[in-house]
Order: sequence, then C-alpha cells, then structure tokens
Amino acid sequence: MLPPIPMVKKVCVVGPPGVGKTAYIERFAAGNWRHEHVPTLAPKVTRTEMTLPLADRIQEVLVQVMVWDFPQNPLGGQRQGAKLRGAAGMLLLTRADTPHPLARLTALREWALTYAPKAAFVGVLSQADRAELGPGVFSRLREAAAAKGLPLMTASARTGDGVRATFLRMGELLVADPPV
Ligand SMILES: Nc1nc2c(ncn2[C@@H]2O[C@H](COP(=O)(O)OP(=O)(O)O)[C@@H](O)[C@H]2O)c(=O)[nH]1
Ligand SMILES: [Mg+2]
Repeated sequence: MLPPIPMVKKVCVVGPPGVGKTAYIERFAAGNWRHEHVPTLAPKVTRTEMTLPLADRIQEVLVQVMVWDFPQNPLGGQRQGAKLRGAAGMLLLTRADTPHPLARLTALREWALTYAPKAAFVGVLSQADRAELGPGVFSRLREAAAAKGLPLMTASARTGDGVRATFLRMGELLVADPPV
C-alpha cells in the first residue's frame, strides 16, 4: 500500500459555554474524563490525528486535525466569529437535554457560515448521558437535521459513547472534500 497522504485541517468545536466542548475534545484526544468544570479562558488548539480511507479504498489519508476550543459566547459577533476563519470543519454542540436542539444547531451553523462558508458541519447532541432520548425521538431529530443537510449524532464525554464516531464522521467529510 502507498504511504498515507498527509493533510492538515482546522476544525472548530462550537457551542455555548458549559455545553461540554472541552470535555468532549479531551475525551477524544486523550480518552480522559475530568469531572470539574474549568472554564476555558483562552483559545486552545489540540492536535489530533486520524487515518481514514479514501473513497477508492486504495490509499489512506493521515488527517491532522487542529481542534480549536474557544472560550466563546456563540453568536457573539465578529470578534468570536473571526476565529472560525479558515476552518475546514465545525463540530456544532448543543446539549442533548435542551429543548429545540435542531433550531439551536441551525442558528449556530448560520452564524458560523458567515466566517467559514465552505466548512463541513456535524451537529452533536452533547452530554447525551443526561438525556433520555428514546430511539424514536432521536431518529426523528436526525431525519429533520438531514433534511437541512446537517448530519446529527449524539456524544457523551462522560461515558465516551459516540465521541470518536463524531470525529470520524467529520474526518470523512474533510477527506471527501478535494484537498485545498
Ligand atoms: N454528564 C455529563 N457532563 C458533562 C459532559 N461533558 C461535559 N460535562 C460537564 O459539563 C460542564 C461543562 O463542560 P466543559 O467541557 O467545561 O464545557 P465548555 O464550556 O463547553 O468547554 C462540566 O461540569 C463537565 O463536567 C458529559 O458528556 N456528560
Ligand atoms: Mg471549555
């Protein structure tokens, strides 16, 4: 097999304070779960890597994902938005136990699109261990999100369920794009 093609992508994790961005990134990057809430005071970039197959299944891509975690107040205007520039992808988080999660996610996406019009998006219902989303409820939500062109998944940083899957989904979208 040929050596994997290296690719570097900026991916931002976006969502209001307390939604679980930092916990989610740490769970993916280090497999850790820390209980206490340490507010993020400055933007932090975590470098992660994943190897993904290309569509032809002959060659692989080594995607270096620079994951951006902000102390952001989303929809917080231009200063916040400017940090999204150059992002190839965004993981949009809203808590699984908040009402109208899809409306929140699409509002986040609208805001983010002004700064990164070509970004790929994945919607994540975070802290899924807190919510009792019956399978019927979740599949209806997922269908409604798909109709708006947004893949929707659930993740829990506490249990780890779904975290890796959401990053892999993002990785697939980044690899599907022609390399910039
Ligand atoms: N039960 C549960 N709590 C979580 C989860 N993820 C984060 N939290 C808690 O939610 C709070 C905010 O998390 P944090 O990652 O700091 O949110 P951020 O402000 O978006 O970075 C912390 O008290 C975390 O322990 C999760 O998946 N499940
Ligand atoms: Mg944080």
